[in-house]
Amino acid sequence: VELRPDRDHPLSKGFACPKGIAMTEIQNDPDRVLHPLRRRSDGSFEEVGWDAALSDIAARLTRLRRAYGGTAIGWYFGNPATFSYSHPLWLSGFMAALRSPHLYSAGSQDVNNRFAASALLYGAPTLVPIPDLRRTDLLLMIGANPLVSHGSIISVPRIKDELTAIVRRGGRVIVVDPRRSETAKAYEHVPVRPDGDAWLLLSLLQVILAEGREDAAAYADAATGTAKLRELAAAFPPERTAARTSVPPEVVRRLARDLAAARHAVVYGRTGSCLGRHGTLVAFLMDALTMVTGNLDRAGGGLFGTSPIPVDELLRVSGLATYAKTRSRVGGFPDVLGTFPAGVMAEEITTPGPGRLRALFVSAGNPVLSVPGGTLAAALDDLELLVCIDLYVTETGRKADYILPATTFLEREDFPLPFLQNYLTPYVTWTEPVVPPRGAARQEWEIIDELARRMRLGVGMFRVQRLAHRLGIRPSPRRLIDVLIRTGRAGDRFGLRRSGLSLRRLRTHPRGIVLGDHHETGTLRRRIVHKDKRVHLAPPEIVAEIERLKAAPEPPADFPLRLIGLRESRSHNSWMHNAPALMRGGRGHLARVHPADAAACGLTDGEPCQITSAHGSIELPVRITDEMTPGTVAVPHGWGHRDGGWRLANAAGGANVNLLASPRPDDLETLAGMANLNGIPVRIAPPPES
Ligand SMILES: Nc1nc2c(c(=O)[nH]1)N[C@H]1C(S)=C(S)[C@@H](COP(=O)(O)OP(=O)(O)OC[C@H]3O[C@@H](n4cnc5c(=O)[nH]c(N)nc54)[C@H](O)[C@@H]3O)O[C@H]1N2
Ligand SMILES: Nc1nc2c(c(=O)[nH]1)N[C@H]1C(S)=C(S)[C@@H](COP(=O)(O)OP(=O)(O)OC[C@H]3O[C@@H](n4cnc5c(=O)[nH]c(N)nc54)[C@H](O)[C@@H]3O)O[C@H]1N2
Ligand SMILES: [Mo]
Repeated sequence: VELRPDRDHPLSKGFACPKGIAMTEIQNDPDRVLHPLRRRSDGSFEEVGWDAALSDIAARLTRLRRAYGGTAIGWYFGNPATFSYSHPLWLSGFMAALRSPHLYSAGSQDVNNRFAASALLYGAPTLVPIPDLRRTDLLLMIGANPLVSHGSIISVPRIKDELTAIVRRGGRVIVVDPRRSETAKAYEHVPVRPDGDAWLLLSLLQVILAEGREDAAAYADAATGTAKLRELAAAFPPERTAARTSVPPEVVRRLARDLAAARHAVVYGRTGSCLGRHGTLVAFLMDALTMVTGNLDRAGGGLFGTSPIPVDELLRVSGLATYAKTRSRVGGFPDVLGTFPAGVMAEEITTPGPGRLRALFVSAGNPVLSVPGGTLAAALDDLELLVCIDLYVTETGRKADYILPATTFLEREDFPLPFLQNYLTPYVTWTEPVVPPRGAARQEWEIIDELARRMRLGVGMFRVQRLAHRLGIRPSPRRLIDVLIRTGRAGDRFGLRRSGLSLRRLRTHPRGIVLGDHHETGTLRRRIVHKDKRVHLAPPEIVAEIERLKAAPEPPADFPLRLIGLRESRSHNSWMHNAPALMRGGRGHLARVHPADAAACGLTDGEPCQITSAHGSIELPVRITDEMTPGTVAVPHGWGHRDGGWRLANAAGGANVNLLASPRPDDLETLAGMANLNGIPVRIAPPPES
């Protein structure tokens, strides 16, 4: 009926974002898929029962498996999957049981570079520092806009208050961004050229190291490769990188000195730092800078959060925390946490030979709109079977043989499993469903479990779980979490520690439990997985990447502008454009252009323009605004709905901005297969017909 913020919640204290409040409209949306849908030969869908749908899917998968092996079956999981505890556990178990390498996710369009950098630095891809906002004096933010996004890879419900508090206590928040974003407006802004961050960070290191401003004691025993890093950075004095960054050398020098002098400082970056051509290097350099200034694993710096359940051990035992353990068939990309870049999916489907991808599940994702390039939509038609698990018929679902209705997060129990280490305030919570599932909607794990049973597969990433399945025992995710909580650091050890946690105890705290004021510091050495227990500051992959950076070509002259992304507070990637509350006021899809560029290109505010890259062309209205830096155009992703089942979204117009990105595997970032979605060379003009 209604969702309201909770004033008594220990972390949000009454804050809720507009999308959260609008969730009732998604929950009750008349366009939601509520029963399994099967494609008819004319391309339309008919409702079928679960039994018919799952039996047919299982039979078809079993046939494929017999003919080609489990490696013919793939899975792409989208962003909301990661926000459910059970969905990723069960789908990775399913894929492990099939022994298929074809696992893809939104991560290669988001954050896999961050995991790859951590694998290189610490030997552990999931060891990702969070900025200790509450105790820092200087936060250097590279390509993040938390006033709109509400923070990512860090869970802080009142993030704006935390940032403002830094300034109130005399500290600084410095935002490096090609656009004067909402966050840049609220604090200090350093405009940067799109994709200039690697050069900027190397210059900051150069100044600090050349001027002897590093905290050498802080990393004397803690790191290897420091001399090599110094040598690498020496080639990047600010004067030499200014053309790549457009940041004046004196600004870089001052920033480097301030960073080194601050009592507590930390460098934090998000998607703006991830989706250029050198994302892994950028993420790596951010931690290197935090470390060289003596702020890694220190109060007010970059913290390695701990979890009340044994996440590190779990990842180790399950063999899931991998980087570059295997390589993709197309492109030879390293896996990141067992996934390959979604940017190779289209070619994995269309390239003949052993290991060809022939059947695909897409759960909680809309890759037709979210991955780079425009080739995936056509490639999906080549599949022998496409099954989507979603709330809607999306642009991806339109291509499916089956669409299976999922529950919303309000219709399932949940536990923030992958985020426990990311809470600024250590915290744990468990939520029960608020409402029963609508229609025939089911949780993803239930769907997967049922399919696996029909295919006679043992689902599970834990060996014991697979064994249990073979014996006919199928532990629920709820049961699994209870075991993990009880054996974890705060657990009741099944009664041995009477005040400890169990799921039952957690459920008596509907607002969750705050576990402390801050995460511990000084835990890094213990948690590093590299055998020498040191941070590696100059691994060969990074040395090679810096060489590649030196040779990076300038963008072609016929595409003089650079395209970047933009998140809006009333959009959520591609799936909230059907909520009336979020679409009020005639919202539409706009390209933001600086007045000087608009004048040079002959554009009029509010009129359509045509944006063209080497890979495609789209049309949408222009907003002329000096919040852009000259030479940079910003367009939000996730628009361009045409033929999904979401009627309001279809009517909203707009274009799929990712048609401008390269669909070629060769153009993916080398170390993590990251999509290049920021800094795309484009030109812009009035549309041909006008
Ligand atoms: N150009 C450009 N492209 C980008 C980005 C960018 O910044 N610029 N950002 C990238 C990023 S960071 C991300 S995360 C990706 C997102 O990429 P995707 O995850 O592929 O796309 P979403 O739009 O998030 O689609 C989520 C889908 O999940 C469905 N859904 C919602 N809740 C549930 C649920 O509980 N269960 C199930 N089964 N389905 C559910 C929704 O209806 C929707 O169809 O986009 C990436 N693409
Ligand atoms: N309202 C809303 N909130 C969201 C989402 C949403 O779609 N809507 N999506 C969620 C998801 S999936 C994610 S991953 C997070 C992302 O969280 P954030 O990364 O904090 O969100 P963005 O708004 O994408 O911020 C990226 C910033 O990087 C800048 N940028 C672009 N290119 C460059 C560059 O080359 N260098 C630098 N330094 N900056 C650059 C952009 O101008 C932008 O301001 O947000 C989450 N929160
Ligand atoms: Mo994301």
